[in-house]
Amino acid sequence: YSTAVVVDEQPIKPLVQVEHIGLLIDGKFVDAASGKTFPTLDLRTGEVIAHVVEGHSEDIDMDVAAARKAFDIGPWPKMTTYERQKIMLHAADLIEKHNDEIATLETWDNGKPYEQSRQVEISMLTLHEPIGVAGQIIPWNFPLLMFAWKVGPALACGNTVVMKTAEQTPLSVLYTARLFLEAGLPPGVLNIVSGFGPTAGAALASHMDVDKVAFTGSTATGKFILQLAAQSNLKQIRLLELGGKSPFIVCEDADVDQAVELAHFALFFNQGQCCCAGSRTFVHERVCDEFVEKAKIRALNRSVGDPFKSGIEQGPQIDSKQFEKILRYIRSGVDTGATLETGGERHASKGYYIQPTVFSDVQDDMPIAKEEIFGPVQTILKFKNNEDVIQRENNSKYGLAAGIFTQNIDTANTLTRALKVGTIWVNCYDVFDATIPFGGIKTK
Ligand code: TXE
Repeated sequence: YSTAVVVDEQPIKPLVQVEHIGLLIDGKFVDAASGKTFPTLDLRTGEVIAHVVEGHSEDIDMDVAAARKAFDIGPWPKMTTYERQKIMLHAADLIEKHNDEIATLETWDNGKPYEQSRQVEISMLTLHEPIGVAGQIIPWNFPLLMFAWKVGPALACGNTVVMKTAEQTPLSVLYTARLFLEAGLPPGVLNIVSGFGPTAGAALASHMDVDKVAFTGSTATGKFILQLAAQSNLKQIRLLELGGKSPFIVCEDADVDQAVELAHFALFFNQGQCCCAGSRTFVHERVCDEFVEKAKIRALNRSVGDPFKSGIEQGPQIDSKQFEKILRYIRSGVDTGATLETGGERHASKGYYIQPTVFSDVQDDMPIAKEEIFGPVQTILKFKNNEDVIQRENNSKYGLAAGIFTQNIDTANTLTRALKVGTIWVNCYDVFDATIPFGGIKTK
């Protein structure tokens, strides 16, 4: 038995022509703007296989412009999944048909044994495997829902979990985790840490033995978590679920009473502490006065008090920091010239209760229209027509969700396609389904 390295005197001549050496830009193989090329070598001999066109930043600009145009104007993203599937499957057939040529080029260029080029590189198989140890950092506004959204899929796919709950709300998750142990989950699979962000949270996000981090919380902390992942082991961070300033758009044909009720729910639900709260109530100018009057009455009638009492719609805010933040935003609304229709003060002399608050005459550049208040403060903005509201909404740095209230299917279709946000609800709000993805774009 011996291992021998055989180097042929005469290297085998690959039976394929090198046809494509240009840069592929906007559907064509072209020369570089600079006219430069670089050699690619036959590793068996050091000889040049071909001189390949060498791209620089000008060529990158052209490629990005082509991809941008193909994305923004289409047709690719606007085609149906079926149409895209047809093209992708056709490409897969062609790759199979030209397997020999592609494998030859690969071995010639890369030096790996030809059979490996044929079998490993070209026949494609995706094996779904668990990622490993998932670090999960959750906020306080929906502790149990966040637990379910993050732990459920991670465990179902075979990962193990270290979850850090929000310092304000440690209890319900600890209780629920015990039920998983009772159900037979092996030790170590689900680990829960109660603690604070800068100590426990940051330690988890920067841990060298954590393979992935999932985070829901503030935009500032989300950015920091990305940094920690980069500075440690480049753990995967595919999803950050952060802030929002989602519009709820009441069109001119809306039934105003129904629109008021739904817009009220979209904003005030959970004390206004929802990432996807409909926190910019855009109302068409023709129905705006009536809407404001009715929204004010609805807010005045909202029952605020001890959340254990039946019939109570609104309990206290989560902590003194949020309580003060919301009151600061209310003062800023008054100072910048919005009209305070109702509310605006703390409710009761103790506890973190805040009166349901409604502002009208809100302008796009006011902080209460742009920034996440995360409290029971409705801001009503007037709009003229679809183009107006589309342009103003898409100006937002956030793109999490939107609500549209209309009886006109054309308006619904126009707005749902034009708004740059993750989830859009038409004539409903906060409707979730486990089979439908949830997430945002932009700063989220
Ligand atoms: O968030 P943080 P906060 C928004 C909302 C709110 C604002 C601030 O506008 O007013 O954020 O809330 C952990 N390393 N949302 O201060 O700090 C923290 O312990 C690692 C929207 O409560 O982001 C908690 O577990 N982790 C949001 C989680 O991050 C850190 C829900 C969220 O806290 C950390 C909550 C650090 N350095 C607030 N610092 C939504 N999308 O629903 C904090 N944490």
